[in-house]
Amino acid sequence: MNQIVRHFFCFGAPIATDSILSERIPPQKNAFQVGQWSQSQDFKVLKLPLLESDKVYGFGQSLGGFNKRGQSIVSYCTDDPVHTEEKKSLYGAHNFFVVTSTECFMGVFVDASCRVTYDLGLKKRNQLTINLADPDYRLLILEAPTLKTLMDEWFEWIGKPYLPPIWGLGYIQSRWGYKSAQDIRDVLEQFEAHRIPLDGICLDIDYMERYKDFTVDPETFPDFENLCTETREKGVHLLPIIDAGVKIEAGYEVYEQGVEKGYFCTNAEGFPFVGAVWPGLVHFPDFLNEDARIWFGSHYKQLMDVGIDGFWNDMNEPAIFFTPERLKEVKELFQKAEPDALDVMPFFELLDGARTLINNDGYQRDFFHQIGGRKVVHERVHNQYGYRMTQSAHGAFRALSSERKVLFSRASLIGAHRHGGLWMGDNASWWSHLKLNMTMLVGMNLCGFLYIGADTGGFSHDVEPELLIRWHQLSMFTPLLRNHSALGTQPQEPYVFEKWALDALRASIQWRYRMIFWQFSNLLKATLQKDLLFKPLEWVFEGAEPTDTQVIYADALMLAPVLDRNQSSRIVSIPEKMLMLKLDAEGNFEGSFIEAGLHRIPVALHEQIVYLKKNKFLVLNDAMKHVCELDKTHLTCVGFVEGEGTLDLFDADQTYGYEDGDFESVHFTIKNVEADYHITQKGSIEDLKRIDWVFFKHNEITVQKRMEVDEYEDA
Ligand code: MIG
Repeated sequence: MNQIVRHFFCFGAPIATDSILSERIPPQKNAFQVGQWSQSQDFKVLKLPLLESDKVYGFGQSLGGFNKRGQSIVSYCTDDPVHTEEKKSLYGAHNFFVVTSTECFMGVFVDASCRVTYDLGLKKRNQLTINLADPDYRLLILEAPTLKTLMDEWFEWIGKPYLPPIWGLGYIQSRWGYKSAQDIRDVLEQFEAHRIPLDGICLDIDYMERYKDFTVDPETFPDFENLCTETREKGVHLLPIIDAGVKIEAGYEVYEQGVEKGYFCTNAEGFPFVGAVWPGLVHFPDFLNEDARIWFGSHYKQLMDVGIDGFWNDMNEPAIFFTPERLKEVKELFQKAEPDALDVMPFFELLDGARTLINNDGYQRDFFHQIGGRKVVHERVHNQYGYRMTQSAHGAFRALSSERKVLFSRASLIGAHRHGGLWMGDNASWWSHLKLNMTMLVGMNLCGFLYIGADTGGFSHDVEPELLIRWHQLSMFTPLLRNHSALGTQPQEPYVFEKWALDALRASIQWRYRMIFWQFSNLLKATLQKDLLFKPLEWVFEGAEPTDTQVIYADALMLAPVLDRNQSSRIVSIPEKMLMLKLDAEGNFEGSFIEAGLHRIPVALHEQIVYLKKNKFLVLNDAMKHVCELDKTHLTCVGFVEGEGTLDLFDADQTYGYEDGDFESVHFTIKNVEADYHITQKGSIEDLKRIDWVFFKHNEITVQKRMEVDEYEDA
């Protein structure tokens, strides 16, 4: 097979998701026939026999390793903060997966926003089953000879991922519990005092006046505009949170407008639906209604007007703590209970009643959307809600400003990848969640999400410094690098720890900043060239043994951080000869060659160890404290060349111009000719004037070559 084969189907009358941006072929209506696939008569169940050797990747934000075979996954945006192994749904609904077999790569996209259940060989080892709650949906099946051709085709359908401005790759400090402007100033001061690079501070729900979206508490944040200016002058951006629910309160503009214009979701009787979240009783903006979406988005302007250029959107599954109706039912249950003679079963009913107040599945049938003049029950389109909120914000950003904003969200569906990034939700300060962070990267990339990262250090529970340090050693490569923790947990900012830990954390963060030009370049390149940033080993090194504890970044670096407590070394599987780079706390690096095989590698807490692929480069810029100080005039490129190496660098400003080709790129070809290197260049980046090449050769001898960029021969 050496060509793309496309199959596109439409069953029933689906409600548009806009997940697919361009239909490359028209869908076949109410018919389905592809290879070994079979289906139930109503198309709600699809089956694919798996070969023993097939692997199944994808499903975005989901549990498990890279290969999901053997698992069951339920695609249904869920606010469940306890990500234990048995869970089937997290915040995102990412219905794309890739089956790799010996013959081809098969990409499958279930274009639906209802609940979809996947059995990936759990019940029967060699059978994949898809089960949809709603028979109206579309289905795309792509077959391709290579992963790259599959990605090329897949991204043509769904469109390019969102790209943040480069400062979005800087370090972002966050915590649920910063209660006042003074708290924010303290964080700023501490970062300065401890010389830790910083680009953003998140404002969690406490900055709002009683949790009302687009308000700022006048008592705790009295001089908000000054705070923003002051922070920005120091090179740091504030990122306020915006929640989905809008507080019901007379006189509150957003609430009053929403009611007046009919922009909230309604109940069966046609009145605005009422649920409770942080603000107390709220209405939910009908993000599926385009007018409502634009209206809600326009409110971001209030914060943008005082200089805010980054946001995070939360609670948009949507999370619902309770509804007054359900609370009434549960209250009656309790009232009826006889404390002196309560039987066991009624007791458990009570318990379940209370437990199922929060995020009760039944709520999804209690409210409705207006979609193109049609009333649609939420359950059918549940997975679109968070995505459409992200779209609402992004739409406003584009309408209001020519510069890109930082945006990351919690709930999502494929399609949201064009509008914002994602964080991985409420993880815990567990070693298992550091591992999960690594494996989720690939699945999420496959589903289009590139600007992603977990709550580094873990959200719930107290973090141990060692876990936080090891976590940074992974997160220093994720485009979104945010340290976030929950109210009530031990503080988790780098500076609260003892010196040994602080030094190690600072070292990781500084290395991130030394790589920031390259990391942004890699992100931009992946966006433009329809590629993933993170891949499992076996996709980059043919024949490599799969492992869930190592991952490839940008086709160049293998990341293998320590993932367990009390370890000063770890086993690393080296797929072919690589250059092991040791990045120390002083900013120096050392390299040594390492041959294919299993190796036990010492990894001290304060060192970053990464493994570079042959003929690829790690690119460094000078250290700095904030991305705005980035000096692009000279870079250091580190690598080893046997035969011919290549390096692509990309750059773009903060505008949306890159979408129309307004970006710069340079492609270097590096040939090793005897003791020397012959470098040619195609294209250029205006700011980039000089490159120091550091080539490692056998016996660890390095060859240094300093070149003004205009000395290169044109390729
Ligand atoms: O119900 O705003 O995932 O990052 O700190 C919890 C408070 C609400 C959940 C988010 C988390 C955030 C928290 N939010």
